[in-house]
Amino acid sequence: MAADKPVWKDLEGYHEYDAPEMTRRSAEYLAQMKLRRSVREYDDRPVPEDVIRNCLETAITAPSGANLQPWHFTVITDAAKKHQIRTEAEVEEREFYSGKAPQEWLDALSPLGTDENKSFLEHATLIAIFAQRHGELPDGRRVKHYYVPESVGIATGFLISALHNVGLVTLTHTPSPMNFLNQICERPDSEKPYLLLVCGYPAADCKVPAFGGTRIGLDEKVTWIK
Ligand code: IYR
Repeated sequence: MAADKPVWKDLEGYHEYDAPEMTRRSAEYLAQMKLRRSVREYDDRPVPEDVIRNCLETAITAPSGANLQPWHFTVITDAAKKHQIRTEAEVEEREFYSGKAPQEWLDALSPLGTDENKSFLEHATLIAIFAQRHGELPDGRRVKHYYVPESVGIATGFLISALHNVGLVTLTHTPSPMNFLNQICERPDSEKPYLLLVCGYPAADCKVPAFGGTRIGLDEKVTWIK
């Protein structure tokens, strides 16, 4: 038998559920996640900071290329900064909706009824998520990162799920380009803005696009090879 791998340790905290319990838990999680919607109407109530912290702690448990954790999160609650982000985002969006986006893209978006008005950016908590192309050792040397978009995407998914779990709503927002986030959040050029995650409480009379809640069935999206 091969010797123990010297840098490996026991798997801690693992719990196996019996099949009925697995079914129950999977159905419960499914029912919860089916209620997740992308929300564009927020009220101004601040979200408890410890909740955001816990959700971010959840996000950073995500697997990443060589466990190099190539992400950075900037949480923005400051009104002036949010105003600045809205202003910059709306500049990009105005261009997008008035000529930059091909008609096919605009047609795909039309059931969502989105436009260049991004007022939600001033009424929610904003989490700017950056992808780090490389890391830096204490002595300044560069460390190459691997599978960066994949890793940051998985962490973002964990974050969205964690926020939903506590009854907060979110929107993945991607004005393009969004390099203005580097300057506003004071992040280095080596970090690429990945996504602006909008989160908070839904406005009292919050509406969501009906189309957004429709899901293409599993039979069309899954193949089983048995
Ligand atoms: N960034 C624009 C356009 C947009 C693009 C996609 I793809 C969406 O799923 C939704 C919107 C906007 O936020 O309006």
